[in-house]
Amino acid sequence: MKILVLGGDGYLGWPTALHLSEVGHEVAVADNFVRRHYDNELGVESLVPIEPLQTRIAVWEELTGKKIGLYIGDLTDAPFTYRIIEDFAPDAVVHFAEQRAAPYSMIDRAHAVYTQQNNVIGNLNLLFAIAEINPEIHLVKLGTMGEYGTPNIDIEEGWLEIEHKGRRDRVMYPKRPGSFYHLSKVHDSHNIEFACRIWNLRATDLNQGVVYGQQTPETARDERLATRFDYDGVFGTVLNRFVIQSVIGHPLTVYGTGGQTRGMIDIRDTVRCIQLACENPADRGEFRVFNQITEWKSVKDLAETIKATSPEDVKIKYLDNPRVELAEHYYKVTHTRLVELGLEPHLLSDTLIESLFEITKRYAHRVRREALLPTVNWRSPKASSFLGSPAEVSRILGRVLRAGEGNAARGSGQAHEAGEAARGVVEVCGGAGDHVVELAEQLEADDAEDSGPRGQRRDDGVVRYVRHDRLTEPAGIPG
Ligand code: NAD
Ligand code: USQ
Repeated sequence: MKILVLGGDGYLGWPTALHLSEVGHEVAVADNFVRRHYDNELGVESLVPIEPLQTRIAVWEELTGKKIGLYIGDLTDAPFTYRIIEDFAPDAVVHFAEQRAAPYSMIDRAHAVYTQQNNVIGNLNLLFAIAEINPEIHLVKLGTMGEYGTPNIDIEEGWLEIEHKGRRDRVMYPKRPGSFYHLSKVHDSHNIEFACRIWNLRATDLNQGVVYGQQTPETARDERLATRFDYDGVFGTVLNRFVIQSVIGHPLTVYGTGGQTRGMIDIRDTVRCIQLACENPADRGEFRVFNQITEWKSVKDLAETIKATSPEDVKIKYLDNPRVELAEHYYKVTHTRLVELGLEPHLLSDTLIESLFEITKRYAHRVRREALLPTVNWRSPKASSFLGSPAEVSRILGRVLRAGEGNAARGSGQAHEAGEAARGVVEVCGGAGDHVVELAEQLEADDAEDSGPRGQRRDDGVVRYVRHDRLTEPAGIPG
């Protein structure tokens, strides 16, 4: 089968392309490398170094003799999208190519608009290209469990049978997403369902939970085949972050009470689910939804599991939740359809976590501690645009940490005379000031707690926070 993987340079797209190639499909990937630009914008990097996509493809061919085709371009550029569908003539298109971080979409207006434009327009271009060029093509689209939110009833696989005032119908399951990113996925799902209805397309929407893990059998063959492993407060996902935090001796950052519960899936199951969806296509006109998770866990349970598994003395820190989400709620998900097709789930186990500890230890020297903090605040559209971008906040916190070698950070959030501050002056803008100051203070408190006398010494110096109302313009968003 010919399968085109969109977003093939990403965390999941790359291992999926390798897996599909390994099991005998003819594979091509497309990407505009915007994910690498987000790293530049945020001033962070994948924990595990990743090779350029061209190198990874060449290494795969060197090791296996199998070729993977490459298209470089942007799905929001309609001629590009049409060209790849025409040129590669796939039987199935797997669509991963979207901006996927909820916090990134909540930074400010510009990032919310960018996320929805990138995701919704790219997906629409793809639907039109398939409908015009070859409506037989099966679209396998990555959706997300977060489209449903956390309703007080069981979550079904995309559709709900309802009885209302004595009449029955089958409707799309109600959506209550929790970020502008998750909303973009809801818009995509509606657009795809509509396209299936009017043009008789075939599509599978995979509502995937939070993915964890870094290796698949294919990427593990050679370190040049590694996929990315994000840990920062914007792109890092919860379990991957906790593993990394535990290895470098940073407290696990549980937001709120940790009672929030999410569907989870191992990266090895992600690639297998995609294979199963492609090899068992939807019918013409069918909009099919699978809930792509293998289990669900509360954030607190995840933190406790890491603490129990780690050989280190792991601390858990309950932070004020920077997001707006239910802290305690009902959560029960139907997820049988992929299992019916043959998925044999890998559940979260000590072995998996231990292997993640190993990878993380190898690259622990690359971690920037300040990048671990959550710098995006859901509550105010402006407060989340501290100084223009989370990179600025990271830089500030980096300076606080460095200055902390000889100083104490005493941020009151009130204006200080800039001239008074000798060294380690940090400028914090507008309403964002208090949040940044709180984070810095939490950091200081953690460090003082961890290092005892070192914390005392810091009391000799001062880092001042100068608040003012000027917000710098957001850094340019790539793409
Ligand atoms: P990722 O950011 O690592 O990969 C996405 C890739 O798509 C990147 O390489 C990026 O450069 C590319 N891309 C983005 N916009 C593009 C455009 N307009 N044109 C061409 N290429 C573009 O993300 P990921 O973690 O691999 O996630 C892949 C998909 O799976 C996303 O759609 C995401 O919403 C979904 N998903 C991810 C998770 C998770 O935990 N990582 C969970 C559920 C669903
Ligand atoms: N969380 C913490 N501490 C952290 C990081 C996260 O408590 O340090 C909490 C969050 O508040 C949230 C939960 O963990 O309640 C999950 O957060 P996350 O950042 O791991 O995942 P999320 O933002 O939901 O997004 C990720 C992927 C996204 C995908 C989604 C699947 O980035 O692409 O769509 O998982 S789902 O959550 O099912 O919608």
